[in-house]
Amino acid sequence: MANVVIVGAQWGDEGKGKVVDIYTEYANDVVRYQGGNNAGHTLVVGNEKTILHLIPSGILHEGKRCIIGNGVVLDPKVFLEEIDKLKKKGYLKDDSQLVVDGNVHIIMPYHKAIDIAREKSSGDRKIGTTGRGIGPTYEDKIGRRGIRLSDLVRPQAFARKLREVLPEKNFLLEKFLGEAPLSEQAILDEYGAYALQLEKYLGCASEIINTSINEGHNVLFEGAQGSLLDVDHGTYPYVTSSSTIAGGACTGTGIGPRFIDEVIGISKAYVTRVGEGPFPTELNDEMGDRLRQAGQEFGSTTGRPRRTGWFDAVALREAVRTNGMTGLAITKMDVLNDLETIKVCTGYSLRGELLENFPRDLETLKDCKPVYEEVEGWKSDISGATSVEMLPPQAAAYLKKLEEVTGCPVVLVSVGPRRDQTIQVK
Ligand code: 2SA
Ligand code: GDP
Ligand code: MG
Repeated sequence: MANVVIVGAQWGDEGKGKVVDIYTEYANDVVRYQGGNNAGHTLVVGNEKTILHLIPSGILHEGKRCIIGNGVVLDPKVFLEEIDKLKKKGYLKDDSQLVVDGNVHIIMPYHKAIDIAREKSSGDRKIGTTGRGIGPTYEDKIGRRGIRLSDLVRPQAFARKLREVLPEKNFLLEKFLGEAPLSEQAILDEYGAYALQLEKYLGCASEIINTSINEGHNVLFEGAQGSLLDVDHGTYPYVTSSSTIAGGACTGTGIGPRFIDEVIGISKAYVTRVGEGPFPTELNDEMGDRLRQAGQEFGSTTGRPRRTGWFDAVALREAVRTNGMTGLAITKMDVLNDLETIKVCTGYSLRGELLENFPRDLETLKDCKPVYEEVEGWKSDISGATSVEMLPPQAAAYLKKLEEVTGCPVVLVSVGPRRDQTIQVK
């Protein structure tokens, strides 16, 4: 292994957490580079389930350094609670295992309030956000009004910055969104207390990661959400507010692109999406419910039911290109165990024309109808398979089909949520 970026190849929840946990074995450092606690990354080791929202999914491995890069937005309360939970389970014995870059932007109470209130007032134009304040925090970052961790730990700088931004936020909350204004003193007290606990994790991600790479170490970059939720390359405006694709690993940590050796895209053997927005292969029928139940498709952060549909090679090919993907990990193969036949979308039909590329604008996308190929199911339990040779021929053929229609080699197959339910192809 070298320096590898793990990205979601669909609309999130592909099983990135599980795959990062597995690849951590070969890495020295595991790094989050974008998003915040909108993410929910699930790790199952034996019978123990851990859901991580901010801390990189390498944290269950002792001695592996976990770094939160500058591209992340951090809710201090959630971060500190996550640390607490991990410590109670016996992980994170040494605090130096965890580093947070000083340039991460802090999610403030007004960000959460604005996120929730905007969604509430948007009616059927809502995005279906997680309500964690992610969008408003990135807005302030780009608008140069943000508060960074390096500000938070300096009481005077923090008080000054808060005093500068809060009147505008309260104006927005009260006058436009009909919500109660927030008290400056209450925020200073609450966040001042967090600052004292956060100081010991403060570091420079760029320096640490570049030094590690120069020493010949392997670094694993852990994407959150998915490629089709990328703010530039996703189904805008139904996206999250960060660069979820592999390129985000550079800007979100401060490393040069030449240091990235591999990009592994994670994809389910079918598709899910949570929140609003286009989803050409969505199944609003009994089969959709069946996939949701078999795959336990409910949000790892909010518990919302996820929308489900057939594998979409058109959308996947878009992700292969925008990420420069070198390999594909196919997860949740076991969810298809009972199906007689399985459909794979290989193209879109648009007013009689066959499209092979994912349309870039939503107006076109919403008129696209999936064109399917139907393949035979394996109708047996593959959740105990530990090699490709152990898979029934129909399951092996399904993987071959996915390679063929996406143009990307399959390097890992997941047949159950547990760490040991994994087939490493090469
Ligand atoms: P936000 O909150 O501003 O990032 O929401 C914008 C869109 O991004 C989607 N989004 C996600 N999609 C899939 N999984 C996510 N994480 C959680 C999970 C979701 C949950 O692991 O299950 O628990 O509901 C995630 N985070 C953001 C979101 O649905 C909006 O479409
Ligand atoms: P992430 O956000 O990409 O890390 O994915 P989530 O953790 O939000 O959602 C993936 C869900 O599928 C979690 O509940 C995992 O435990 C589970 N999971 C991962 N891989 C598999 C698999 O191969 N089979 C099954 N049945 N579940 C899996
Ligand atoms: Mg998730």
